Amino acid sequence: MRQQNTSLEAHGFESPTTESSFSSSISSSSSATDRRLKALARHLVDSSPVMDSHSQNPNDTVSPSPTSSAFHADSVFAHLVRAPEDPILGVTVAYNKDPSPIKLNLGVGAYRTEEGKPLVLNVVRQAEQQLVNDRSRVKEYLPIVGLAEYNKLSAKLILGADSPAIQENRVTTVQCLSGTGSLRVGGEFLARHYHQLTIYIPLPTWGNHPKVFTLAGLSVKTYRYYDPATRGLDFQGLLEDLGSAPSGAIVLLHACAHNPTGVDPTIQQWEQIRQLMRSKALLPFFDSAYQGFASGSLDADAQPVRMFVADGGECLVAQSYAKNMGLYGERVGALSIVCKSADVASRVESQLKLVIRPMYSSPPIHGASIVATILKDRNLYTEWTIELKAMADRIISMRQQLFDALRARGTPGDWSHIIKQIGMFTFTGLNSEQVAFMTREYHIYMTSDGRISMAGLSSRTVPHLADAIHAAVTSFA
Ligand code: KET
Repeated sequence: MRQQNTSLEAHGFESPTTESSFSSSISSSSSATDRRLKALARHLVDSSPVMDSHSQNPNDTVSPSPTSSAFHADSVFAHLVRAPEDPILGVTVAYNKDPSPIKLNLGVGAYRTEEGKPLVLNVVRQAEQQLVNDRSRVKEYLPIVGLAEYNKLSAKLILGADSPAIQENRVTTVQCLSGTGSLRVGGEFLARHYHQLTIYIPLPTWGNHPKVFTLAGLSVKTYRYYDPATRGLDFQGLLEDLGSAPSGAIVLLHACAHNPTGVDPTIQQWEQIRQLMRSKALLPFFDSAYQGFASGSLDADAQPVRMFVADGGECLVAQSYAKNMGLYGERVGALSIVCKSADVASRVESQLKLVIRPMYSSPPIHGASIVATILKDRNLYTEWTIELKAMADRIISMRQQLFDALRARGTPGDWSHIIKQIGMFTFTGLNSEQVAFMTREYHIYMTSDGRISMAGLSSRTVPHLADAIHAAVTSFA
């Protein structure tokens, strides 16, 4: 029934019904009641049948003629094959379907409390309360580039409050749809305006990277990053591969807490990477999805990005507040492009607007307002850093507990990488057969590459996971 109205309403016509007479009969009541009744009247009107030109009886429903050939033909989408679930988000889909009371989701990188519950940070609650209380706030469209104050504060957070690049107005920042949207806008911008269309991503990397950049119009290649033998960085391989990349190529770098490996270069290694990249004019594109989650310190985790900005060169940075402020579903992120001059930065921004406008026009207001409220208030900011540190510390303590539990069981193998790796994930080294076994027999859900989200673990569930790993390792060597 509702459908019958939509074509009229879509063209700006009021439904030809009795609203005016209904409204007039209640016009003498108080204004609040009046408003409620009017709203009610509108709802009633919306759901009432509408006469169309072919039918004089309002009870007639309009349906496709059963004799029309289109009615009997297959769907125009009948040829579609079912697409597989996403390798990461699909883990949650499978987990949700499992009725087992002992099931455990270590797939998606989302923080959970010791009780296994999602966490809304206290500072986020406070900021939201402030926003609700402020009656001057409206729901107007944001500009194409998002909330100006939020953009400034985001650039400061990643580049440092005293960053010369910011002071010299060489940075343009646009609010985007979380980390993913920031990467996508950056990718689209580069595909349109940068002379080198090849982007090098680490092997392995977050599973969405190749898809985002390919769809943006870039050609994706990999550089060696992780050495399964040492479960550490393949630094030699990394230097060789970036050394042989064509001049000007784009290089995707995880700013900290590399996903999925939990292996980051040391500061000395970052310096070598920087020198190599600058000597070959490789363009750095940082993905900063975990600032504060690696070390617990926002500044320490931003160090690699700041090294590349301090040399005066150009780079792109995609930021996400999904993890470090727990704003996953608010989709709040930012893309900053650091340029050589203020003039170039402002022209870059003008072109970013042309990328964004036809994609989603402008970003949502709520999440960015929360972040801006927290970042600009000294007390809220300090409280945030404390809450963030507590999340990082809980993850670190989970690493130790899992390591100890495997040791206690005498599980074959060297598990020290669990405590050496950093960030949300442990790249266990378990193979896909072992992962499938753990899901089947222990109802533990994780990505098939053996990555587990340490943030999904608690003291209560560590023994269960350790039992499962022990059984998987001893059953499938
Ligand atoms: N970069 C990296 C490295 C990353 O791990 C994620 C999310 C994102 C960007 C995008 O996050 P956003 O929510 O768009 O701000 N990673 C986790 C969630 C996901 O796959 O979407 C994950 O790896 O579990």
